[in-house]
Amino acid sequence: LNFEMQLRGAVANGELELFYQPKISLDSGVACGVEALVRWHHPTLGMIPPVEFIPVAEATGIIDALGDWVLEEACRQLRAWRLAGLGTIKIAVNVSARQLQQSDLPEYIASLAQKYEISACDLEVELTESVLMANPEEISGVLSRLRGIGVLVAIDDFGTGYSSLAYLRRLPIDVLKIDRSFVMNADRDESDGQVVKLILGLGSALQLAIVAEGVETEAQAAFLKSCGCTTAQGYLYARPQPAAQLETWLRKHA
Ligand code: G
Ligand code: G
Ligand code: MN
Ligand code: NA
Repeated sequence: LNFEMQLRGAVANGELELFYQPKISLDSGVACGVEALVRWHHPTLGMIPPVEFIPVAEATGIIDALGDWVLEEACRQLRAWRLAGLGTIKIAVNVSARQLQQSDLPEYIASLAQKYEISACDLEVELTESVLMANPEEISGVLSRLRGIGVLVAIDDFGTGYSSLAYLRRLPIDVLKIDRSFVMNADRDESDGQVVKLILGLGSALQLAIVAEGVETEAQAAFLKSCGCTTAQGYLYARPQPAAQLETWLRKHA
């Protein structure tokens, strides 16, 4: 069986799992949300990271079924965490270009929110800067409709693509996630630090929330705080982990 056929089966056979990584409010140290990151438990190869199968899923169209599964699983988990008393946590889900080009994405999410009795306001979608800028006019329409039902929109890996400032100002966006390549050396490298400050400035100018990705050290966190960054995500706080483990983590860090 080739990789593609196995991946197609993985969605149907329950071999996928969502891991979750918290986003931390730098002021309080409390988690304000989590990012869902898909994993594939391959029956013989073990756990396969998304960088190895998401591109295949995108190229083959498997991403349609996989993306639907990810969104449904995130909604189911949101409901489960509600019932478990973790009332205010939000979940961010990564979406591919193809999912955004499916014109019924907002309706699909609205139907999931209804099915799991959650609010779409507790969901966020993350799309990369390159996906957005490749087709800003078309994607802008979908993003407006997503926001219309309350879903937040975040731009992932910000700073690595080619964003047009004219579009950034006009597009329906709520959050910029500073790519971890800038965060990594921000506290030690003058120009990386300046890029981080520039993105924070852009955030205040355009009224966008800023999340720093890939925070691994206290020095990076201190630098970000000193620049007025409010939210961070990275191994310093927690690695992406299974839902049950994350639930334990959340209870300790509430
Ligand atoms: O989880 P990891 O730490 O290895 O993530 C690697 C990459 O895979 C990230 O760029 C992330 O955006 C992408 N990714 C993880 N989960 C999903 C998903 O559910 N859908 C899509 N489209 N991409 C994902
Ligand atoms: O969607 P996105 O491309 O932002 O996916 C986030 C990726 O970054 C995932 O692969 C996740 O496991 C990884 N990641 C999260 N925190 C850290 C970190 O602190 N350091 C590094 N090197 N990777 C991280
Ligand atoms: Mn992401
Ligand atoms: Na990213």
